[in-house]
Amino acid sequence: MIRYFSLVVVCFLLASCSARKLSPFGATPSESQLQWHELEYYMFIHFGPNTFTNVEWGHGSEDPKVFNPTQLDCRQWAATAKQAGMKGIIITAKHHDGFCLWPSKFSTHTVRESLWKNGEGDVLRELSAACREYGLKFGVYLSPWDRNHPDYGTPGYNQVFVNMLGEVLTNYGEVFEQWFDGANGEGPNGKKQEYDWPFFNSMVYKHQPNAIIFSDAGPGCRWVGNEKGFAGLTNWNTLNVEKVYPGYPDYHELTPGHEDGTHWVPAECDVSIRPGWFYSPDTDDKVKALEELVEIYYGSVGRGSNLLLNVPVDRRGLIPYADSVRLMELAEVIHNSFDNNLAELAKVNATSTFKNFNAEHLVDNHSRTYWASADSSAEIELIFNEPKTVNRIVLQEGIEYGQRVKAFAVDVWKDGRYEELDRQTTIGYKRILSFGDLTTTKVRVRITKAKAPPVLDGIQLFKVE
Ligand code: FUL
Repeated sequence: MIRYFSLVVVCFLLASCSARKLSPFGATPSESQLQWHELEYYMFIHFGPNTFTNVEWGHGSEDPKVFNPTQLDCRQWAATAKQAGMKGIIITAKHHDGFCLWPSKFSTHTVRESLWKNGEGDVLRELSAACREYGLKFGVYLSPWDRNHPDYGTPGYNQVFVNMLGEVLTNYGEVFEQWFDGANGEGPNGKKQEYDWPFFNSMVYKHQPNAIIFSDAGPGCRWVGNEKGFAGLTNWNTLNVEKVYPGYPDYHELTPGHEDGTHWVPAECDVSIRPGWFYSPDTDDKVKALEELVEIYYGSVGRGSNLLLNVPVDRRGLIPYADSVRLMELAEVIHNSFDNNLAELAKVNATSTFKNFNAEHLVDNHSRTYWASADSSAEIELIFNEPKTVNRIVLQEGIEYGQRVKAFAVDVWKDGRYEELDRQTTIGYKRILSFGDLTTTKVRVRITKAKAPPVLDGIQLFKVE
């Protein structure tokens, strides 16, 4: 009897599990990529001899003694990033000049040869510890292009680079993102290098299996195709990785991505808060205006991409005051704008629902709880008891099931009928649409075209002052 009863229970559980099953469509993100999307915004830091010599691309022949910050404090960098609402820091451990911010055994052009801390310092050690202290992710930029290393331009250099990678990936704890610069120029002997990308990538995964590898072609995430901080209005997270490679000449394709791409390789927007990547006293009065940064935020995070905002550390080894003030202003705007989700007050209806993936999940303020449609097109209505004034809508797809939406529209209820407010293409991880103040009792989202029945994670409405 007990056995029969257990069998019935098992059958019931199996049946209810399969009833809930929602199948992924096309390329999907790995769990590490899903977590990467959720970071949204983090800091880039360009720092090295260029900080002291006022150039963007050092020649590699600079005297390492020029690197001598007087008050270097990685805790100040981390505290600033944390207060700015950023989730991590990626540091230029080695830029094109070959100078290593850690005492690499495989180079003679490092912090060890500098005057800083009498050659006893290690920026990666200090920064990784500060990131841990402030609960930030730690990431590493390494340029394969090396204008200093004598082996550059010979087959032996790829092994040197992998050895360096091994050092940065094993000595400083978890690395969330490995940033590979695709620039490939000439080394000290006038030769270019043929990079062994599969070898480099395998080294990263060997030591940091969860790291996201950035390059023009991923495999973890891709360059967005510009250095202005803007993702495409149409932004597919997928890419045909057989076609694209680091240094890919048709890099404009990287902005929209490939609609039917074989792999999940989302875009990351890298941009500097100043005109250059490295600190220069000439740019002290050229820190981007708040309005510009807000626009960048909407153009990157608001289009389903991550924002990697560069904040150059100065010759003291500190984030300059003007830059940090601007970061705090931006943090305040973001916080105030997206603090009070009015959609939570709405009743939600959908014209189509798959199994128990019901529309309430859209406004439950939980990520990774989904509404799914049973049909390729569907409409969702948010209905308020009393009129609400709104000017932003935030949509999120359930990307763990793949990116599906090709086109959607947003309508508002006005004078007894719906009026179309906006019409766009992709949603992806996140899409933020801005419009003028609208006072209404109903907002409708129409998914007009999708590759497969849409799956959404959330719809939020805000009133930004
Ligand atoms: C480029 C480099 O050449 C720039 O100096 C900077 O590091 C930027 C983020 O990537 O390829």
